[in-house]
Amino acid sequence: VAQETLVFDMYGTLVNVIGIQQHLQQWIRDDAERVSRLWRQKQLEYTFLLTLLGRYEDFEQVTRKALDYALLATGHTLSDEHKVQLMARYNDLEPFPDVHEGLKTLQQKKYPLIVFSNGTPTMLRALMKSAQLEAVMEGFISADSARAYKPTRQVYQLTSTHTGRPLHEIRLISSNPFDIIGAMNAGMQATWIDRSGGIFDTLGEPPPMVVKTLVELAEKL
Ligand code: 2OP
Repeated sequence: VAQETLVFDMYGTLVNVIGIQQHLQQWIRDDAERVSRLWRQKQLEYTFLLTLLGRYEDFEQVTRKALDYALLATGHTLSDEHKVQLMARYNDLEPFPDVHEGLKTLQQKKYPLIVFSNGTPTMLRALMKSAQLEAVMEGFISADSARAYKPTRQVYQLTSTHTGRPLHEIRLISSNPFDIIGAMNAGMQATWIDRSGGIFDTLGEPPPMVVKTLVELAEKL
């Protein structure tokens, strides 16, 4: 059978969100790590809440509202201009050091490679450009098309609609355990990129394939 189609989560999988914390450091020196962790946690929590509520606000709006929360909850204030600058950092996050090498090898092995993310089309276009992913990937699938967020089934269904392939011939590559659980729940293949040496969500079992980098993924596939 032809190679599986590989779809890649973006934030935390292809690009490192640590850049946000580094930018925050210039204004909130000794609390940037706590604020950015709370920001990311709230961003994802709002995506889960909105989908459970049957409401949709795009990932840019959700990310901005999560930032407002993280600052309020930690007693910090930033000017609107600084918040706009911080949000812009989301569009030029650094790819992890293994990403270009791993993707190149997968491309040489004839795997179709597509970004698959909660990010809005505008965010993903900007980020694919700045992270130089355009030449090595065949485009992106944004949850925005479903007006709902991962891990609801209908978002994973987009990968089948977009590629014309059944879900079991598509593999999600993600560092986010909730995303892996969602993909397997929808009937996809899945590989967890364990970038945090951390723990998998105890809500589900880790997938059969766990790797630490995209280079290792390219060897194991
Ligand atoms: C994604 O890119 C939010 O990391 C998650 O879909």
